[in-house]
Formats: sequence, structure tokens, C-alpha cells
Amino acid sequence: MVTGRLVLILGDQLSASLSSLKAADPKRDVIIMGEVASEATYVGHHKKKLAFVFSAMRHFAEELRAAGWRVEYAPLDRPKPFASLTDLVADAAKRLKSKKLVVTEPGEWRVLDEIETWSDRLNLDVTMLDDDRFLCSHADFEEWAGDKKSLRMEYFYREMRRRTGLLMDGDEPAGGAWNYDQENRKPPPAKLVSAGPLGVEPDDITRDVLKLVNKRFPDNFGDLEPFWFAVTRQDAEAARDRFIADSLPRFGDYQDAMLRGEAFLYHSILGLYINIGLLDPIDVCRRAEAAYQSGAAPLNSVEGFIRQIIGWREYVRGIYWREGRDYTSRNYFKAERALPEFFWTGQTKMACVAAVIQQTREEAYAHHIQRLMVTGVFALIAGLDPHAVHEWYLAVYADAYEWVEAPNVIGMSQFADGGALASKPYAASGAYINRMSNYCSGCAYSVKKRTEPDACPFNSLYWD
Ligand code: FAD
Ligand code: DLZ
Ligand code: SF4
Repeated sequence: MVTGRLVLILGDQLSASLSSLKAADPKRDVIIMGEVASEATYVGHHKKKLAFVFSAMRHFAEELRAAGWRVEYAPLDRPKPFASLTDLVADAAKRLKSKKLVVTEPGEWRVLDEIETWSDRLNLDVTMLDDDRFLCSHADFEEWAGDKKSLRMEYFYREMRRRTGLLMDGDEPAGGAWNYDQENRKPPPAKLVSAGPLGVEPDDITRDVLKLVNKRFPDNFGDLEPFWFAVTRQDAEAARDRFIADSLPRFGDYQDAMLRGEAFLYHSILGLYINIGLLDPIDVCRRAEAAYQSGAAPLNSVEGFIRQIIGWREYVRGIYWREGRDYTSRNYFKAERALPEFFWTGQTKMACVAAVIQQTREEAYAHHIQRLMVTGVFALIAGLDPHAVHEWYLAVYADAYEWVEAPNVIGMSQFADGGALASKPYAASGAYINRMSNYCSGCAYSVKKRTEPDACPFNSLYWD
């Protein structure tokens, strides 16, 4: 029998509202999904990230089947796993005798370039649709960017507030100001008690995936277990609701704070679910806004949270596609040092770096200020090769896909793009870390010293 069209769904496209699904017909078209070697190895992904992506993909395939779709799913532990997305699609087209493929645009240049070979190589009629899970399309971003000399997130963000109507009183921002960033920089007290993210017990599907990851990727970075991420839409929604009820109220005050042994504080740990498609970014923002409107969360928290999603998240995506294929090889400062071994082992006397890397190894997670002001600042002032730094970040975080990771690393953190994204490099001495954390009190180095042998390396490198 000749089938209708093939609908390829990639590992970070796990949304029921995906444009390719909306365009397809469950009676005729066939969905193809696959765990393929090229995607699993383009960097040495953290073990928890691999398990998260594969288990969420398998659960989404089940969700689609339950909704009446025919889904052809190729797991990595089938007898002959597919080497690439191209092989997966070629096999499906041949077996199912289909000549047409629909796909929602992928999140990175590498995959886009691969898909663009299929009409010639595989003799397929390929339709690529916009990813309308993002609020700002490529065309909208280009229109906003126009011929502006410099693009700054703050103005983009105001535009997005107006466009979505989030936290708006008519034409004016709720509370009278667009941005409450100044109220989001409280240093932490000695102890902060937070509920932390919702943890979910692995089910049978996840347990199979954990076995697969253990067997196929034993030497990858990171602890696979305990594995507690949500892998279904329902559980991701429960994690969202828990964040809004328990942590959002204090998110703003302690957004920049860092405490030894506290990986999550009041952060949402929702980025991984939003990026993979289990949560809808605008829906999460509307629920946060409702918490402000009902008096359950203050404006500095809700504005700060919404700014990250409709502001930063959309803005960095716009920059990624605008800047082009060579973005990840930019190196404005011509920095060439290799990544030190302790980025993988966590074995360094710098207590702040050791804490962030240990937490990254355990959880595939660090919050924004840990990524930016600890490992990021260290890499910048130590002159590490930005491409190696980019590959590290892309590998080690469960929420990392190139469209969002690269602008944050190459642009915001390493200034390797020479200022396409940020107005200045985020360089800082140890004083910043000392103000915003309790790391320095347990460190072999002295944060007060600049030149002595036991001087904090952040100080010596910064003043150098
Ligand atoms: P929260 O602190 O609770 O923030 C809420 C949400 O806002 C996040 O879930 C995310 O969706 C969004 N957000 C916040 N900051 C940013 C930002 N700068 N860019 C885009 N979205 C943002 N984010 C990723 O999603 N993937 C990455 O690979 C990634 N790499 C980063 C690398 C560096 C060097 C830096 C400085 C930042 C990086 N970020 C990345 C941005 C940010 O650190 C993470 O989104 C955030 O830490 C995720 O944790 P959370 O869900 O608890 O976020
Ligand atoms: C991240 C990832 C991983 C680890 N594995 C797969 C996979 O086996 N199959 C797949 O379709 N997608 C995977 N992904 C997500 C893709 O890498 C992602 O779609 C691209 O990076 C584009 O954002
Ligand atoms: Fe980090 Fe320097 Fe503080 Fe040690 S003294 S924890 S190296 S900032």
C-alpha cells in the first residue's frame, strides 16, 4: 500500500500542537521518530540528558498512538540502529513507498543542512514548516532587527510584552516599570529553604532507557541515577504547577544567589521541558501572570520570570539564526587554551567551580548565574577556546540545544561574537561570587587577595 506523507518529528519537537502535526492527516500520514546515532553523539551528551530525550520521545510516541496516529518509532537498541536522520528517513520512504515528507524546521543549522539534502538525495518532496511554538518568527525578528546598529534584548522584550499583552495595563507595563532586574539581585542569607523541582519515579519505559544509556554510553559525562526528570506532558505540567505555587514567589529575590549544596533554590527547572516541547512557553507565562494577578506571587518575581522566557529565550533564538552557520566558530578574543580536565572531573581547589561542576555532573543542571558567572567567567578570563567551551555547555545540560546554548555561550558568556548579542563581556573578579554566594568561605583560595600564591584565581586572572 502506498502511504500518505511521512511526518518526521525530531527529539525536541514533542508538542501536540507542532506545526507538522497540525498539517498532517492521521488517517493517511505516518509519523516517523527515531533515536539515531548522529543525534546521540554530535557531542558527548550528559547521561541524564540522553535518558531524558529518549524517554520523552518514547512517551510522546505513545501519546500520539493513543490519539490515533500511526507512529513508526526506531529505538537505538533495535538490531540495526540508524546512523543518521537521513538513514531513518530513507528507510521509511522506501518501506512505506512514500514520496512526501513534512517536518517542522529543526533547531539548528547542522540538522537544517541535512534535511535540505533530502529532496535530491532521497528524491523526496520535502515541506518544512515554521516552528510556531516560538512567539517570534524569523520574519518578525528580522523586521524588529531591521537596520538597527545594535540589537539589545531590553527593547526586543518590551516589544514582546506589547505583542503578548503579558503584564500590561493598557499600553503601560504593570507596576509602571518594564524591568525589575534591580530587585532580583539579593545576596542569599546563610540558609534558604526551597521546595525544589518535582521529581518523578522512572516508569517501565524510562527504566528500559536507563539500561540502554548505561550500556551504550557508559563513558559519557554525568550521573545517570537517580533519574527524576518528568518525561510526559502530564508530569511536566505538574512540575510547572509546583514551581508556580512554591518557588515563583521567591524566584525574583534570589534569582542571582548561589549556595553550597543547593542546586535549585527558587529556579523553575522548566527549561528542559519547554525546550523539548512538553511545556508551551506562552502558557507557562500566562500561568505565572495569573499568580501575580491573584496576589500569589510578587511583580519582581513574575516579571523576572516572564522576561527570561518571552525576552531572553526568544531573543537568543533570533540572534542564532540571524548570525549564521559560522556563529559557533567565532573567536573575537582569539582565545586558544584547551578546556582544563577539571571541567569534566570537578577536581579543582576553586570551591565555586568545583561546586558548579559537581552539581552539573549530578543533575545536568546549573542555574543561569552559575553558568554565566562561575564556569562562564572562568572560561572567559582564563582565555579558553570558545568553541571547546561551547561544546562543553552543549553536552552537559539537559536543556541544551544549539539554538539556545550557542548565543548564551559564544555571545553572552564568552563575547566571542564581538558583541552581536551582549553590550559588554561578563568578566568579573572573585568579589562578585563572594557577594552572591557562600562558596568563598569554604575555599582554599583567599577572595581578598590578588597576587599572592593563595589569591583567588578569579582575581589574578581578572586583574591580569
Ligand atoms: P529559570 O531560571 O527558572 O528561568 C526560567 C526560564 O527562562 C528558563 O527555563 C528558560 O526557558 C528561560 N531562560 C532564562 N534565561 C535564559 C537565557 N539566557 N536564554 C534563553 N532562555 C532563558 N538555556 C537553555 O535553555 N539551554 C542552554 O543550553 C543554555 N545554556 C546556557 C549557557 C550559558 C553560559 C548561560 C549563561 C546560560 C545558558 N542558558 C541556557 C540560559 C539559562 O541559564 C537557562 O535557561 C536556565 O538556567 C535554565 O534553568 P531553569 O529552567 O531553572 O530557568
Ligand atoms: C538531543 C537529541 C538526542 C540526544 N537524540 C536525538 C535522537 O536520537 N533523535 C532525534 O530526532 N533527536 C534527538 N535529539 C534532538 C536533536 O538533536 C534536535 O532535534 C536537534 O538538535 C535540533 O534542535
Ligand atoms: Fe571561587 Fe575565588 Fe571564591 Fe574560591 S575564593 S570560591 S575561587 S571566587
